[in-house]
Amino acid sequence: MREQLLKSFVDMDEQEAVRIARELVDTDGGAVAVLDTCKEAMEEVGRLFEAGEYFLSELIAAGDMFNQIMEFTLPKLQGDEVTSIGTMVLGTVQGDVHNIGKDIFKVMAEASGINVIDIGIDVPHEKFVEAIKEHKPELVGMCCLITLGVDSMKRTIEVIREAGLRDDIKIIIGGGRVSQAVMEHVGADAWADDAARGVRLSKELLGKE
Ligand code: B12
Repeated sequence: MREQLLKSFVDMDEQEAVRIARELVDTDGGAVAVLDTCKEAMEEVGRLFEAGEYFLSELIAAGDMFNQIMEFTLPKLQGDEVTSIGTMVLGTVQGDVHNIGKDIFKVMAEASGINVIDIGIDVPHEKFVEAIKEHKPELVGMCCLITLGVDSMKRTIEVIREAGLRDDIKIIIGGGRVSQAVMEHVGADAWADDAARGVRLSKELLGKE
């Protein structure tokens, strides 16, 4: 069934992809399997876009399809009320409008007890500073999927430092454009290109793992 979901998603057969995802989500471990398969499909859509076989319209359609599937999949990951182990301010950095990975990470982080304050996408540097002052989180999560977003993350961290807040928080970066080298370049504390690793590292940064 995963193969069929992957194929219909990449082929842009929205009706079929949503139908299979609905069926799969109710099986054991189904929600995680659906999200993993859709992520894999998104990577293929990205490759086809890069190769000039797909265009912006397909990227938009793929984003809509994933958002639709997340509507009934993410609630399955939300567990019962868990005791809070810390707070994170989370946003996609200025210049970047990708939301899907951030939203998945958010739900998984919340399910593990992290209280997530989601400040959205294309977030101006100063808005991170304001949110840190207001919510006093232990952690800040930044999401970035485009190359331009790397400089944006670097600048956001500089602005946080200039505001005298850098030593009060740990910063974890995530999304398709992050790596150890990017983490060092922007001055973050951890990086993750998948949500499960992101949650594990966030807990480590909170001293809870
Ligand atoms: C869908 C999509 C879009 C949609 C987004 C819809 C939406 N609502 O989000 C739309 C159409 C809007 C879009 C626009 C653009 N896109 Co686009 N897009 C994609 C695509 C196909 C999928 C992204 C996605 O959702 N992946 C699935 C999620 C689940 O994966 P993920 O984000 O990596 O998230 C996981 C982890 O990274 C982690 N995670 C995510 N966030 C965080 C945060 C933290 C703190 C942590 C710890 C972990 C974590 O958890 C998630 C689950 O495991 C990618 C291809 C790709 N390979 O990524 C291109 C891609 C990112 N886009 C690309 C481009 C070029 C663009 C545009 C510039 C196109 C254009 N010409 O306009 C614009 C940029 C707009 C902007 N200013 O941001 C390029 C970027 C290349 C680059 N190096 O810069 C890519 C890589 C495609 C490609 N191969 O060329 N895009």
